[in-house]
Amino acid sequence: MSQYLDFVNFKYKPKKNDIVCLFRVEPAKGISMKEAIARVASESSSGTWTTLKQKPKLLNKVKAYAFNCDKEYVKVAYPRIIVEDGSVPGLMSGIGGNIFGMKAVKNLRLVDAELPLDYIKYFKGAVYGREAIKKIFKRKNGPITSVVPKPKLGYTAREHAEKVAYAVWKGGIDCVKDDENLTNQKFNRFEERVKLLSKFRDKAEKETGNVKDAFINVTSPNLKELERRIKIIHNHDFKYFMLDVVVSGFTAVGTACELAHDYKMAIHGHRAMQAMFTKNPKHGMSMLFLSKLLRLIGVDQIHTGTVIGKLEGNEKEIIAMKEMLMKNEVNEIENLRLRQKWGRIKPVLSVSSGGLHPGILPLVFDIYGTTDIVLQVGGGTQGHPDGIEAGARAVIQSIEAYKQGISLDKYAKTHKELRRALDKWGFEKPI
Ligand code: CAP
Ligand code: MG
Repeated sequence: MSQYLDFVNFKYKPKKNDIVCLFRVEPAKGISMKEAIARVASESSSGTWTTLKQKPKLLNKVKAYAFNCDKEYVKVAYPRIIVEDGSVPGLMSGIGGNIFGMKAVKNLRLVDAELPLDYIKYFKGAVYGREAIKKIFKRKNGPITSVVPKPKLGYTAREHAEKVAYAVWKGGIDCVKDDENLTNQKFNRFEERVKLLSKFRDKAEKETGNVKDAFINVTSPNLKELERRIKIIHNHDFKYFMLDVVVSGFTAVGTACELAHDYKMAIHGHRAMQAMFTKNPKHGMSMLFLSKLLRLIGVDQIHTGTVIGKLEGNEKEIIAMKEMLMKNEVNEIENLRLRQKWGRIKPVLSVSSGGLHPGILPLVFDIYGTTDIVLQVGGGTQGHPDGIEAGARAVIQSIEAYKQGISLDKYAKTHKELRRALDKWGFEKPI
């Protein structure tokens, strides 16, 4: 036991290049808080369960110290030397590894980590980030709008491109997004979908005079195939691709970001599977910290929730997360976010999606604003009583009403697509 307590030092002052983690720790029955935090610091750095005869010369240089404990919230400082330069997997296999399975803790949550510039400097960050609005869509302000074909599976590649995507683009939406579980199924082959989407994108651009793009899902069985799919999208002149970042893993995200830099492309990061470990407030890892890692590696826009839509998301955390993704420096928010300096890593966009429709978009804009976000409205576009193009127009009208400070009901008096959307959904918040 005593060997664990060597990893607790309430007098320790973190060094400039230390990685400082904020954990929420709930000891198991019969384990004191001090013993629990000692095991967290030990097992996530260089400790083990037994004393050792043989010890390395560097032993004291590779130890983490739990240095601050305020009720169930604990800060642990990790020496920079124990994390491989430029590697998020290398970081997470320590601070996100074995400690979550230790019997000594009943619950454990990694709330945030302050990453030193000495670690950040090895990452490229996003190619565009928030500049995508100007550089890709040639507009001063957002939101960037997107629609997912619904139902999420079942369309053939031709139906996807001709019946849905073309109507969405004609209705004024910027991007058509693949759903998280659409990849390369027999009924909608990836290459055919890319080819047909590019054909109808060109048609829609010509007819609308506006830039159109797509978030096509490159989530793949392996890295070789991932690279091949990104190349295919690039060869069809799309600026974006989409990756399911959690199911793909940090190495795939890193590979995708290298390729995005090679091809000057933007990455739409879908976070499917994140709720498996972010939803329980007592255990797992915060979405805020996951989104920090994605900004660091180089994802241009990251799903961060809606607060009011069908999927979980707490408003305080979402606002803290959006700020951390958009600013070059943020302060600590007690037990929610640590301070963070970003150096030259670009600010990136939050994506608000999930159960949204024209009647409740103003509630999203009250939280996110309208300039620096990506808005995704799937069912809330295609469920429109007058079809997909009308649904797209209703979404655009809802955005315009908000920007002009006009109530939806008033704006709907002169905009029939919005009227019809409000007739169907009103202002209900789906769950
Ligand atoms: C939304 C969505 C997105 C979720 C992801 C879906 O569709 O396509 O995947 O928004 O959740 O499959 O539910 P709707 P989050 O617009 O029809 O709801 O953004 O929280 O990661
Ligand atoms: Mg989806």
